[in-house]
Amino acid sequence: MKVMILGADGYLGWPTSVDLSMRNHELLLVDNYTKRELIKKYNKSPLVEQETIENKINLLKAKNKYISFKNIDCADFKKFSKLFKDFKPDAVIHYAELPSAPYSMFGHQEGWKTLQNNLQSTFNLIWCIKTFKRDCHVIKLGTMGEYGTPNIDIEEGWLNVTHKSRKQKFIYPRQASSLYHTSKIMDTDLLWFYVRMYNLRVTDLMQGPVYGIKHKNNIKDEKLFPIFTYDDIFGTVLNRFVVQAIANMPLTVYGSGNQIRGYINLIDTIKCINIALKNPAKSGNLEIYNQFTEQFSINELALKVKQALKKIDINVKIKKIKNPRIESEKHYYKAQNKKMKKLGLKPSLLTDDVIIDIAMFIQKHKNKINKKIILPQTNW
Ligand code: USQ
Repeated sequence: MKVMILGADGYLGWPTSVDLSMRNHELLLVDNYTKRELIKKYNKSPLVEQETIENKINLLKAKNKYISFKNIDCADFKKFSKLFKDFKPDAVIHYAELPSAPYSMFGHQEGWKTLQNNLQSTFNLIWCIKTFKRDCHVIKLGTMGEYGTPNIDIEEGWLNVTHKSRKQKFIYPRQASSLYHTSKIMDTDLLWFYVRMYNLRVTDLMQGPVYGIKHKNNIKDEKLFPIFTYDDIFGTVLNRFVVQAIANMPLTVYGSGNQIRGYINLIDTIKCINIALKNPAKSGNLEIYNQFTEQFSINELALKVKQALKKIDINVKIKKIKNPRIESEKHYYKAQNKKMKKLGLKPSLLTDDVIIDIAMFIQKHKNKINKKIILPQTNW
């Protein structure tokens, strides 16, 4: 297939590029390094400095010569539309969004940049498909955070409502608790509108927080690993916890720690992308999957890290700190996640070995951990 990967430099974009290049797809990777620039601008840094895609791409080209990279901004319609029109993809995997809740809540500029970048890149993509290649399948990264924490079960994307004895299927209600997550709700609405109006084919992957560094167990070359952040803005909770443990800092449980989320191993994210590619949404359909494999509270997650690392003689401390976010800390949470499994996903669960494996990678780069960028600094 001819596949465009938007946001190919990111935590998910790079492993997706590596994996799909091994499967002999013809790939066009796109990124303008915005996230790297923001990481620098806000005085953060990834655990290991990354080479540019221009430098890493030869590794992939050695096995698959049909792969190229373009450094352009997907929010720039003129440049993006030319690229799309020339390449004519069968599928586009859309990761080209600013992915951070704390960044989006930092201030006016950051909030607007999140809205503007995320909506504009999505809108440009939709417009290109509508204009140049209607049968192109969009795989869009949504987030479980779009649903929030409602007091009823979270279904997979849709809800059947009976009202005054009449029935209608609606998009499941969404109520996020950050502007970033809200920008993803707006994306979904845009996509659903164009699917209804113009019979586009869209798969929306509602993903929970991802953890891990490898997209396959047997990958050893660190150039094939993605950017790994652990700071308060760009790091996600489990990766942060393991870095904190290795740095001999207490794990930062926000508030009561009873917040429950659905988590997924990076290995499974990549499996899900392949499943979505092989099972494209039909024309006029918005196919929605809840992409997580296990639910945990933050307290359970912290305890799992503590118990796993005890096996390699690391004594982990856990500390509850004031929650910098406005989010429900005690809530019902039961989310459905059957669709991916039905299509063949065999989950790689969060075992002690998985946590130890992440810890070993971090341990190797322990001297690069910057303890000053770990504690939360954005409050809302
Ligand atoms: N949390 C802590 N301690 C920390 C960091 C986070 O207790 O040191 C808590 C947060 O309060 C929150 C939960 O862990 O309740 C998850 O936070 P997170 O920073 O790992 O994830 P979040 O901000 O929700 O966003 C991340 C990704 C985002 C993705 C989302 C999936 O950055 O791109 O969309 O996970 S989900 O959370 O399901 O919406």
